[in-house]
Amino acid sequence: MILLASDLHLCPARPGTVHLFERFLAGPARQAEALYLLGDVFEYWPGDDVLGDLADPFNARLCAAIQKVGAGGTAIFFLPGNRDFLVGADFFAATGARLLPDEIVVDLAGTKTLLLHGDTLCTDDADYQRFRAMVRNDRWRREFLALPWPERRARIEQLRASSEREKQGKPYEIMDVAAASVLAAFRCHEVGRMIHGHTHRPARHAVDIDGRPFERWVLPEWTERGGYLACDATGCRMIEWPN
Ligand SMILES: [Mn+2]
Repeated sequence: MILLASDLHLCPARPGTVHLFERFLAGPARQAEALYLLGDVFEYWPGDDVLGDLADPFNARLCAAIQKVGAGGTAIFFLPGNRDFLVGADFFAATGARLLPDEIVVDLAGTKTLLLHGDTLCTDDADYQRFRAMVRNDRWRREFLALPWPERRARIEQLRASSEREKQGKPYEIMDVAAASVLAAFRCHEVGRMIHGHTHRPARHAVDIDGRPFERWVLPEWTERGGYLACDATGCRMIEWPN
């Protein structure tokens, strides 16, 4: 079985969700052939030095828990989201996870499947796409990571606060994926299935495009409960966690 999850938004302030994830790692994830984490696993990741002395043991503990699952034989893949895209070499060394690019087509138990976080499909949200282009730039990344830790933390807090403010004034539809972008992605990658998170609107959308059937799975956000997708040769199923 191949498992996929995203949008856990783990942080020390959400011990319940952290506990759910740890139970998931110790349970279903260990039985799986592969685990795909499709972004926003962490609420924020201001640089890999959160694994070092600057951090509380929170991040290191979670990375060790992920590493243990990989050491047990489950292949772990990590596709960064808009909250945790600053994961770097130390993170991958600590977890043993393999970095995936923003968009990747994989053979998921026999079906060509496009995996992505989902934010790149939200193209009606021009403000967000401008912001994304800014922070996903190599120079921005280098300069940001060179800042002292407290300043990085403060900037992330500012960015989160302004994004929360902006979201409140935005219509619900604008923050969802744009139909035209979904269509373009299906056509461009010539896949029958797409899996993403980000919007926190879990669903299976079945659509016909150019007379052919397609399915798009949206992964749930984890709060007091979680959920993941389990796929094998017979297809995918959404599973609530704990189940
Ligand atoms: Mn996201």
